Amino acid sequence: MVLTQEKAARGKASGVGKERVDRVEGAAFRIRHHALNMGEVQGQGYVGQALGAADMLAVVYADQLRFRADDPEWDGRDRFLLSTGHYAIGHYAALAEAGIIPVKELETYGSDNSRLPMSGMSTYTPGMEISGGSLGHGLSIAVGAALGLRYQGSDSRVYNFLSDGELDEGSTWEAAMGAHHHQLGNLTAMVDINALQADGKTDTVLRTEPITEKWQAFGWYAQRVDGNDVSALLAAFDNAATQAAAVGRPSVILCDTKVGRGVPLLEDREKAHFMRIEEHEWQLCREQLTAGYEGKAAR
Ligand SMILES: Cc1ncc(C[n+]2csc(CCOP(=O)(O)OP(=O)(O)O)c2C)c(N)n1
Ligand SMILES: [Mg+2]
Repeated sequence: MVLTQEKAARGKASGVGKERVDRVEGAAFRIRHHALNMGEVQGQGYVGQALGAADMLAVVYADQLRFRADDPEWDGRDRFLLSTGHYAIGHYAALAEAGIIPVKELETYGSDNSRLPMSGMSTYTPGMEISGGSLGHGLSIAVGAALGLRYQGSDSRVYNFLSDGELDEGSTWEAAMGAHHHQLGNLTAMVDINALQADGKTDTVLRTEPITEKWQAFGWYAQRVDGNDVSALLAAFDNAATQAAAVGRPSVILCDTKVGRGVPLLEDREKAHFMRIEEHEWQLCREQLTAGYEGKAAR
């Protein structure tokens, strides 16, 4: 299903019913499928992150975000800022699922003259609000955007997607302080805690725990959830939306995810930050993904 209509309902009070969960899980499945197809074009890439974060992206694009698919720069849109430029493959998949870019265009991922470079760039891609390849800057930009929108009297919200590696960056915490200082109740951050970074496991690179308490100490409304559980994510985003206000506490949703989620072949792969996947493995990945999705749907 391609969502072409304006998504206006945010933070629905309707509860987390089966129909809503099924719809978002369907979107997450297609996002994963798109990401595998794009990865195959290059033979390698940040596929594990896209699979891990697909449920978060599906909740955002299929349920929470207000946008017009045929007018990505519409003034009244919510802003989704991808801090982590290397997650662009997952973001492109979500933009295609949302109808903002054509599914067919995903085949051009990472190729010369493509609008879909391997690292997200705002000047190339509709719906890509910032160029986030230099990590640790997204939240600062989100703070400025949220403040600016409030000054303009806009009711649009700002969502910022960060990775756990970005919690190593001092600038992230400066921005967190700024958001609290300015009482940016129109700002929601989400952190993909996949326990991994370029140099290895997060807890061996730099211990960032206890993460929830840190955000709380910085004045944020913090929730920690299983980031691969769509029901839990929907409930957390609904809670955040209930808190949202022009002036109020910013929200953060801390999402524990698994790299490669949905494709057992990739879930336990070493060197998961930048995966090399052999030519014969791509089809197997798609089959495993489909089997897992259909098996879950049948239960
Ligand atoms: C400011 C900055 N420093 C270093 C890098 C190099 N870099 C690219 S991805 C990455 C890992 C960051 O952690 P995370 O996003 O959690 O990694 P992942 O979960 O994708 O493995 C690093 C250090 C960068 N892009 N920007
Ligand atoms: Mg990580």
